[in-house]
Amino acid sequence: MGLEEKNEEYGADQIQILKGLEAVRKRPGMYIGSTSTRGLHHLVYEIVDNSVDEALAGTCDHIEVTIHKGNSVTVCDNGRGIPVGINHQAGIPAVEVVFTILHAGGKFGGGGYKVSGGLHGVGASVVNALSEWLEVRIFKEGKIYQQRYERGATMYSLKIVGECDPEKHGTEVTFFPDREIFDDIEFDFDTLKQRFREMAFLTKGLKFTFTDEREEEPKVRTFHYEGGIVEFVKYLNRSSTALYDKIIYCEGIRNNVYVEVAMQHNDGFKENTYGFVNNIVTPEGGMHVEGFRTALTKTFNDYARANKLLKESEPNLSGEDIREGMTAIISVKIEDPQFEGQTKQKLGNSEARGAVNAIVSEQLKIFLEQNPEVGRKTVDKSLTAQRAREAARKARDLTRRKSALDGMALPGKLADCTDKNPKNCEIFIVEGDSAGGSAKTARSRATQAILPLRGKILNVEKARLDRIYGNAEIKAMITAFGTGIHEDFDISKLRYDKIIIMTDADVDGAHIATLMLTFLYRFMPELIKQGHVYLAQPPLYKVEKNRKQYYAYSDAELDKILREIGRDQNNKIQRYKGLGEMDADQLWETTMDPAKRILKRVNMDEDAASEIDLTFTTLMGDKVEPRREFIEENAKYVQNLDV
Ligand code: TSJ
Repeated sequence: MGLEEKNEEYGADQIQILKGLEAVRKRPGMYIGSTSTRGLHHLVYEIVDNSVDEALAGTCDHIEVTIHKGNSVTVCDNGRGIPVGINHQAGIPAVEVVFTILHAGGKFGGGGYKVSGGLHGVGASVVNALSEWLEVRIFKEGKIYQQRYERGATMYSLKIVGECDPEKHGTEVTFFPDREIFDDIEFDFDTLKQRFREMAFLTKGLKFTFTDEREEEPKVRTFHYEGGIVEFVKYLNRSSTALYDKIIYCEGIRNNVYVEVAMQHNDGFKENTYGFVNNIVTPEGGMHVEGFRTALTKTFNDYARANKLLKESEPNLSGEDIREGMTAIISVKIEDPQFEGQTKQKLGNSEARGAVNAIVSEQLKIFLEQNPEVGRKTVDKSLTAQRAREAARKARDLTRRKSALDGMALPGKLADCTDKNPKNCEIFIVEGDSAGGSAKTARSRATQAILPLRGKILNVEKARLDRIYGNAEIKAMITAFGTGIHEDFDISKLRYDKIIIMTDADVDGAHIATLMLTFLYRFMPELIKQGHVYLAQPPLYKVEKNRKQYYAYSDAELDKILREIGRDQNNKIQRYKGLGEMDADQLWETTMDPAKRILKRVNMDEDAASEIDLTFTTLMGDKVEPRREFIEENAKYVQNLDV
């Protein structure tokens, strides 16, 4: 193995390499999506994906990721170690090819089953190009090899820096993101944690150890699931009540596609299906999800007919009815995934459809024969869903016809604004008639509309569609917004640029806000995705001193104000228990005036699709423990905005 010293002068090859990596530094967005926090996290996924590939090859079962103080990151695995021999095409060690030649990842050596797709798999060289420095250490055959790069440039030839236990093997990479490239290099613990948990679920047996050393007391999390996606389904259903105990699992290989499916119904109404291709979530589904749905519908109908759960005179169960309350993971591994659709998040390979269909059809049939209570309970639930759907259709037809007749009559309780340009307009959804009254008095009539809602709104997680469409508060919101819902949704018809949820600053208020967000998220998710939904921030305290008034929006702020004006017997401190305690002027000044108020914009991280879904289900589901946990953590889904 030749590990000669690097020539002092750059050869032609070296110049070529630097040109390649320079392209990455010039247009980082092309390689990692963006240079925001999201792009920053992609650096970690990109490196970790290489270790996961090693695990998929069956030659690694532990990955350790550490965020160090200052935000350098180490990824370490116990795989075979990146090959260190000279790559004959490039004339440099294979590991150097991996880090310095664009798109070289996995193409060397051979034998490794390289799976990658989407934004991942663009190669370690991209991470190298976008790091101020990167060091790799390889443990192999009793030796420790090391190389360092700075902004993609090799600092010294691969060298042996020491010896190790001949039994030890693996790869360790540490990199420091380039502050010239990234707006902010602060990694988010929860974002990374979520992703590693997901990867651990998707690769059974693989253990992740995730450590954050940035605080005095380091945080360590480990994720290790021998049950893989079966445990994923259990986790997703953890705050729901399962319809049956077992989790259905199918696995197999067809047409060079490795298929794994796990599923279980809960007693709720929503379908939670997540497709993954090579461990990457496919929010738009695609061929693998299609194959699964076809198999599911056919197998359950065949089962229901064969066991006389469905009479000959009765129509087939629809796929939608069978999927009511179902949580499912469909994970396929495929050699050359083709992503389609507007956001390239939809699997296009048709061989995946056939493979999933065949494997699920075959194995689900056997499962149902061996577990008849699962079949009976699911068919029963589907039949009830079918009846409810029929009732919902009638109720909806009625509302549709009615709105056509009335020319979309606006709800009676709505105090609309006069400006007809939606861009200028906002609507406050206000809890309670009395607060609604103050808001109507306080508002700026031209641009601010008020819709008071009475009491708690319906929990759409726990009601079937027929009840939802019949609910007065929900109907009022739907007509006021103007967009329609679900497949009728049309954002160009939105009547207000901002939808502002204004509730009391207490636990009940937070609950009502969550119910409204749940409704919006399930029926008009685009409103949230496109940033039209906000939470108003009423003050918690008023402090009066010498006829001057101060408002505090948190306990910390109250403390600060008291320190500034001096603690004094004559200070009058009022704790606001509800919006109703403020008069119209105060409400305007503290919460509604665009010049002074603070709004929180509600956002949705599309990377964590399964997590945000869970957020809502957890809070709305019937188990009490996970709910408390949620309320404590929930602040992170909203962003402070001074608007
Ligand atoms: F890509 C990378 F450099 F970023 C990186 C690769 C980072 C980390 C943390 C680990 C890895 C990595 C690569 N772990 N394990 C491997 N394995 C190989 O590169 C490898 C080893 C042996 C053979 C073989 O055919 O003998 C093939 C491969 C792909």
